Amino acid sequence: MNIATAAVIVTSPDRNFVTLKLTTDDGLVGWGDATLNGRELSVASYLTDHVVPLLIGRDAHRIEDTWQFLYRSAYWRRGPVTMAAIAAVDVALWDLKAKSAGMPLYQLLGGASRNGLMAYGHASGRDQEELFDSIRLRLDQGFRSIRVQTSIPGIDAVYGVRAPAGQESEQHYEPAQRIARPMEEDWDTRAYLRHIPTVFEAVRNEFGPELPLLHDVHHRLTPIQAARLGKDLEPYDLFWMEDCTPAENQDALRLVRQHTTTPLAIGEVFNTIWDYQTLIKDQLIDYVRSAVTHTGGITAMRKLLDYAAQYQIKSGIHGPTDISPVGMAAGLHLDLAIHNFGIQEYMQHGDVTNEVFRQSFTFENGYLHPGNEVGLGVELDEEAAARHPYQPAYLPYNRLKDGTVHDW
Ligand code: GCO
Ligand code: MG
Repeated sequence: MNIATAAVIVTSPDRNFVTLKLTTDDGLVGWGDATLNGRELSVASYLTDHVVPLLIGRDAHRIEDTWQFLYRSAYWRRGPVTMAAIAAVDVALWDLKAKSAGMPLYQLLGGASRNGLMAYGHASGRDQEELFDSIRLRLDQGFRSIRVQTSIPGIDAVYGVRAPAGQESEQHYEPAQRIARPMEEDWDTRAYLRHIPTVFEAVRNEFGPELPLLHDVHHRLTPIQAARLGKDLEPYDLFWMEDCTPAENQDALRLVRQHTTTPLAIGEVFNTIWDYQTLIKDQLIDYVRSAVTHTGGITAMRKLLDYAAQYQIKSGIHGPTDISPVGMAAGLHLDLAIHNFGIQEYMQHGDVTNEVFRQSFTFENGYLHPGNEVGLGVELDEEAAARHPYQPAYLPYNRLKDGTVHDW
């Protein structure tokens, strides 16, 4: 089973996606996701210009060897562009191996460790009424765990809050905008720290103690501010507090940890096991937030999650709409197979994306399942993809009141 052709497909149904298509000399097709939100074309170029020529003629069964070859032969290590490109190749090779074995991918990873994958949905609102409606909508859709984000009095635009009715294509929030420059948003840490505990108090009073609630701080706090928020949220029993600091400084989490028992989830912007070395070894987090797409594929994520398992740290694989259905399916197969599954984010793609990517994963009664088709169970419709050419898009960024750029 040698690789005969490799092609990169960039398409923008509801948003931009970068997909790698590998075909083998015996006629199988494997898919990999290489989408890096707001920097899509850099990964497309990395693949087309530097990786595709190296793949032709390689034995598609040699997944570990191909991973090591791409990682080490580049000389320049890690980084989101490199690791997304390697992930796309890795996932496409796993798709091919599973197809050649005639099995769904999770069977090759050891088989199912559970019947379904608890998923959390996104709820948000500009005020309490809108937030409660949004939570009720997710509950009606079957979600049994909910991420809660709200507007903050005194801040104009806040991460994770969907656009006003009429300005949105979905019922959910999509952070990247199809514009030529990043949109500027504002931020005020003191206003945020005052407001968020009152929101969780109101949500607990309305929806009771059982419902697992999550919150994404989106990298905005210093360690001592994060420690305070974790402490203030303890009465509301969060499932996790996510990305409370920009965790490049892994040691910063020690301070947060000393002060709060609110569980911590980190890592959607990380791309290798080394980014987690201190966080995991010193047990500074509870959930690993990496995406298969951004962390070197199934091969690397499996090692990362096995390492985390030694410390009772669980998975919380990143599942926003900027992971394509191919990347989403890869995460679901891994989730089903590993022992230390925690929860899976499920932001739900729009109808146009679902026309381009034919999928077999299911969502029922709050649980996702990757399905039982051979391989990943996702096929890209190239004709449909061609109807949606790339459109430049950027994530927003933040400034404080005095004009200083802040983490977004
Ligand atoms: C999440 C994330 C996303 C990111 C997005 C950036 O928890 O789902 O924070 O919403 O902002 O993936 O590309
Ligand atoms: Mg996040």
